[in-house]
Amino acid sequence: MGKKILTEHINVPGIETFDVYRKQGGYTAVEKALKTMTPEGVVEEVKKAGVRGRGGAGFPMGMKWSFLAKPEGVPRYLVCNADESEPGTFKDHYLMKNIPHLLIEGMIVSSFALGANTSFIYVRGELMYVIRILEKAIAEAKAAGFLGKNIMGSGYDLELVVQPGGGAYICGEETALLESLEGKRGNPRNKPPFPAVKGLYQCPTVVNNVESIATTPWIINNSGDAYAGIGIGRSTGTKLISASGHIKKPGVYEIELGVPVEEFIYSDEWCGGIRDGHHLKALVAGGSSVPILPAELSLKLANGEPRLMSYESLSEGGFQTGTMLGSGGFIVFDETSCIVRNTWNFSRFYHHESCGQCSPCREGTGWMEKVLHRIEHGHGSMHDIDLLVDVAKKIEGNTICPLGDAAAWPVASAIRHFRDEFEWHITNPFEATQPGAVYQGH
Ligand code: L3W
Ligand code: SF4
Repeated sequence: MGKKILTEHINVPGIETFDVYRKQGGYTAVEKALKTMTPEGVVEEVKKAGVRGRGGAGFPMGMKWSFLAKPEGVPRYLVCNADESEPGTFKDHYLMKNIPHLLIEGMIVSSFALGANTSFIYVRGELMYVIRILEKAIAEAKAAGFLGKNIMGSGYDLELVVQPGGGAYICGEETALLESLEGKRGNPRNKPPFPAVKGLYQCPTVVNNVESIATTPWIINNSGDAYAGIGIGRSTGTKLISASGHIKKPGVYEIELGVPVEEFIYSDEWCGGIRDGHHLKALVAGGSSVPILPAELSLKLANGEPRLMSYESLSEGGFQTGTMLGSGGFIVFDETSCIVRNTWNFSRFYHHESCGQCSPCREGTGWMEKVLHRIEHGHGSMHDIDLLVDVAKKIEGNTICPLGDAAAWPVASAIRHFRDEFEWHITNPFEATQPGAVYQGH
């Protein structure tokens, strides 16, 4: 069994309650941080841990914390991004509903480190029952003296606010989230200024993902160096992977970064292999926003070495032969999957979720969806394939927020690796699907 940092106690009966969580060693990181450490000392441990943002971008968390501006007399905020909406990603949901106090404890430690006295957890609005679980956990922590005024006599005050989102994917983008939290339409802001300088209510703000914040109690209890000793290279620690698709055991798994992709898919400890009688065709390793890889490149690097579950190894080869770890939304496709149909499906999602502020994304996602629709439905032409590549290129890097790139990469990579399937749909317009794939209905 691999190292468990976040899920070690997740199956203990009653772990969602304060009493059981406390008996398992919960809230000792709050005691240690508030009674024996300075805020700067906590930041230093998180920096040493080398933990990278678990929401998708992989930006070093300690570095983000150290960017936080500290003008005199201006409040600072910590905002937890719990708006998990990336197709194929469901690990934050798993953590919050099963072990809510881990996030609450992480919020207290992190808010103390940043000097925030009011912190927010912005949860996707569809998860009302999770919001109730978090609110109950906050009430329990407050009753036990871990939240509110003068926590454990340390002089430090903290209030936690849980805010439901409205169900828009774009509100998972940090600046759209902040707009939404301020009560406005969730339109992303231009960066810079980054939230660390001008965030919530124009005050310095750190926005971190649920999983990132949930690592901090372990780091404080065990040291940043101990955390950095887990994982591989600059991919330190463990990562929650949401595994779905044509595998025998879908679910959320905590892995030590550095496990070979092949082992993760085929070992009984994790995915348990591809469903019987079928074989791996393609992999989306990091949620719908990252490039898709064909089977051979999923398991091996271009030089034949095994590909590993790490930020570096998954992106090895750039976008020609690599992809991204992203949010760890691991979607496995067997040979019955139609890549054209899947690409059209992803495109529909991004077109629907585009906020419409910038033309390349607003128009481009619409065009990509239309062109993919006609190829999938037997009305495409060969020119359409190059048209898709052209539209994807015009979106990439030309938008306010990463949703544009996220819409372009799946299309560009599907054509790069599966061009023959697009051509097959065009040359066989009266066939429901290409040989091997299962017709899913039009
Ligand atoms: C201060 C600087 N702060 C960067 C901060 C920045 C942000 C973080 C990373 O996109 C990705 C996207 C999706 N001073 C700074 C600075 N920062 N430079 O660092 O920033 P960035 O721009 O690299 O990325 P992002 O805007 O956070 C997120 C990808 O994640 N993704 C999305 C997943 C969605 C979910 C979900 O539903 N939960 O996970 C999946 O791959 O495509 O590339 O905080 O402020 N100089
Ligand atoms: Fe909105 Fe798309 Fe522009 Fe992001 S890239 S700001 S979602 S239009």
